[in-house]
Amino acid sequence: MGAVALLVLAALLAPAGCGAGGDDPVRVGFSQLGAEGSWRAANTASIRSALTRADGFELTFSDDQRKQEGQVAALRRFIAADVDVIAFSPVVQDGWDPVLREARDAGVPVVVVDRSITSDLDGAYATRVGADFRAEGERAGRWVREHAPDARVFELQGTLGSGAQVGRQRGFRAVAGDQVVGEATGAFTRAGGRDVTAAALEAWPELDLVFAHNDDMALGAVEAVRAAGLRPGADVRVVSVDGTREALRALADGEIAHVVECDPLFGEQLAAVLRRVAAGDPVPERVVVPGRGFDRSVTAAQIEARAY
Ligand code: GYE
Repeated sequence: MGAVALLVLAALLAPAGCGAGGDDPVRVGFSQLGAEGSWRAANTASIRSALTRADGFELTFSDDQRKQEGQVAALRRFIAADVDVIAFSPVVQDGWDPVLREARDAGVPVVVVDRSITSDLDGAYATRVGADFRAEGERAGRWVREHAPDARVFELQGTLGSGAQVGRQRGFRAVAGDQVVGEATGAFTRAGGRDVTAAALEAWPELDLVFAHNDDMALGAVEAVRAAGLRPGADVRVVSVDGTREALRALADGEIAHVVECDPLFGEQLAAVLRRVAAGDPVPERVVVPGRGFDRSVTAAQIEARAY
């Protein structure tokens, strides 16, 4: 992360006027896209623990079951309740403008959380707090270019049309696109990763590397490789994104070759942004949650210290 971004983060994290013990809590409506796996569970826990009463928030949390219609309905409920600020983690990136226009017309500010959206609406949302998915895909692509330049790659995509899928794919393809022999979505779940990889090993028997858009799918891919009588890490390598403890264990064991970190634990940063937005204070138009890469040099202490 650049120095400027660090300064911005430091400013955001500085104690804000309202908060602990304040009389008027900031009323937040948060639509979480669902509970598809371990990254999301950690993200939900981090956000919930940063938006408590003691922190000066009154949180209405909606788990919208990976359905855009459910998220739109939740946002409409939040607008009707006239919350101070809406936050939502969009399951897919397109199609939000009608409800965002309703929020804007009602004067309810919106903060996009985690996944990105596309929008043609002026002032559709105040900011987005989340990772740079394209950079994550590029990082994975650079690893493949450097360590497996001849590998034939199967791309195990996340939920199609989600900001995380689109960005990771774009970044990866920009760097290592010519190595990709096949693609299919495993919807970011472990079972999806397993089943889709099993089918891919039949459809593209020549493949020798799986780029999984998240760790849950990567762990499913490892299972499928083994079930096909192949050795994960030797016959088929797996590169992944997230950095869950379980994936880093598999990395240390040689079953996964490289993991790009995507940090879900940004509840405190989000809380700072929401306070400012609710107070009408300016915020940067983008708050990037930083990440790093992990390879086999990952230590046992680092693995056990993972909070997700
Ligand atoms: O990588 C994946 C989850 O949107 C960044 O969603 C998030 C992604 C994360 O399903 O594990």
